[in-house]
Amino acid sequence: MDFREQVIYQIYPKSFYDSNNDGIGDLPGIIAKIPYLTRLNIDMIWFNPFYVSPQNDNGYDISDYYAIDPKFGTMADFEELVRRLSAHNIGVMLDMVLNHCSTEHEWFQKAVAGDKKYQKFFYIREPKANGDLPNHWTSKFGGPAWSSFGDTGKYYLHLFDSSQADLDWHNPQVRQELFRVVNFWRQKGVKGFRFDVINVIGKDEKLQDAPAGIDNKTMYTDTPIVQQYLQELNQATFGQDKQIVTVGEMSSANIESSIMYTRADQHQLNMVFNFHHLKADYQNNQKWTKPLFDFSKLKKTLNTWQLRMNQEGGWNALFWNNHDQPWALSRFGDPINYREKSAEMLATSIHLLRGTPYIYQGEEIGMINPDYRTIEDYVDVETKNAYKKLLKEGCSKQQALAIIHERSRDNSRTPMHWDASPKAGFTKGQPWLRPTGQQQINVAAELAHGEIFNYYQKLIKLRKTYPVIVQGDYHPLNLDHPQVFAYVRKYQRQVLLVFNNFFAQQTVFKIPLLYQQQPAQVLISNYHLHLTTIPSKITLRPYEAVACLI
Ligand code: TEU
Ligand code: CA
Repeated sequence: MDFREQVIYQIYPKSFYDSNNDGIGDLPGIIAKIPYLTRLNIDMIWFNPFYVSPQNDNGYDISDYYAIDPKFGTMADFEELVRRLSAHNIGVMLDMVLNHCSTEHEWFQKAVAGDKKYQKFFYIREPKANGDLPNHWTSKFGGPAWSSFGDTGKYYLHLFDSSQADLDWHNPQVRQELFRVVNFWRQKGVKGFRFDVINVIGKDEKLQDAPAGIDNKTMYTDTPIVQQYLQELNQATFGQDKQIVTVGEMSSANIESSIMYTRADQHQLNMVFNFHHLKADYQNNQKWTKPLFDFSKLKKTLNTWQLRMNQEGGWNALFWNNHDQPWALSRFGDPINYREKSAEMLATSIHLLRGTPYIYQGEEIGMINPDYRTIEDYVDVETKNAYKKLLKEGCSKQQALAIIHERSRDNSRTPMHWDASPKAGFTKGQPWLRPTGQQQINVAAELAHGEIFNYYQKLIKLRKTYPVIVQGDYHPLNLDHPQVFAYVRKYQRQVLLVFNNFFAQQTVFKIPLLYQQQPAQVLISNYHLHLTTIPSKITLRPYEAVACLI
């Protein structure tokens, strides 16, 4: 099936289902939940990393690319998972973390032991003559991007945690090794790949600081050579199989590069995740601030990416949630007063845009940020660093915690709520991250009397029924409306109008003359709205979403 037609579900294995009660989700646990997964009618599942890893960054610090971490299961479990899912026409998408590996990886260990070949796998540099670090690049998780390379007096580069050493993609031997990894998993029947932070693999060869006034990130983000390396990766691995789905994870990618990364004639990737729309509640573009939702910014960002990717031949990955983000429902919806309606509105607004939609585990039951009260509840390395930094910058513990509460990546990493029991039906042991709120929000309750899961099922079914959802061009509708995100999708003679009220206040939206009085049918509505013709204006109730086909 074409990547444009698919709906992809994301599983965070550590938090999905624990089959052996050690508190950590695992592959047999996922296999046990296949009956649940098939109910949604998804086409592919992206799994966060379960390779051998010391877990300093929850598996994004890989020490063996070719083996399953025993915490998660065995290679036989993996093979069974692939087999069982493919029997239901569900493909497996794996996370390829190729920008860096764990400092416990054999390559880094050999490098530290003095092996010249492997020293060339990493960015190892002398300090400046005055003893300063080789440059002023910073780690995404806080602090400098350099740590001491053993006791050599040199430093190695890490754009993330100090246990995640960046691999030098300029070295052809490194690229060969990484392509081998992709092919290994391809031969195991994997049907998709998500490439972690893949737009930062083309570092400035001299590792220089940016000229004064320019962000150092420009020295390693979206550099032209990334495209060349992606073409090489494509050719050496998945490019040989048109069925394989690829997505580049590039949180801050610019639009011009993203068009190139995803244009079919460029032979790079199928689509990219960018995170720009998820900065709509950042103050001064800073993550570690109290959220302040700027709806107009959200809309403008989504609109720009929709329009340009459409006009210039790119393709978007569509998503609100993943394991790096607090729940969109807690940020842009109303998890207290309108949990179901706002969850459905968010789902409608994203699924009917032009691109391939992703659903993060728990989104389909309307999960929300956990109610953590102390820093000890959190596990994530980025969160812990940010907390320390906030305290250092003068925040009180209470203020720092209030920010962490809204922003931590652990918000979406809590165990899946299967039922209302104290461990949420996730484990009988001690869960690695504490579930909260499962009494109200859980799979059993949702399937018994909730409406969100059914709504997702319906959205997915629509995508398989109406080509306009997959193929249609995107056009904005009255972008300036203060509460509504509305758009039109057009394909051949089909016209789809989509209205989403992002607020708890009722509002009126005027419909352009062109569409008024046209016979139409409601494809989906979270208030069971009925219409047979398009009115001149539509009144939208709190968090109301409606899509009409003309
Ligand atoms: O994330 C990369 C990334 O840029 C972010 O989403 C990052 O988590 C965020 O900016 C921190 O504020 C990917 C993975 O999804 C993430 O889980 C890993 O920690 C990271 O790469 C390093 O591999
Ligand atoms: Ca387990």
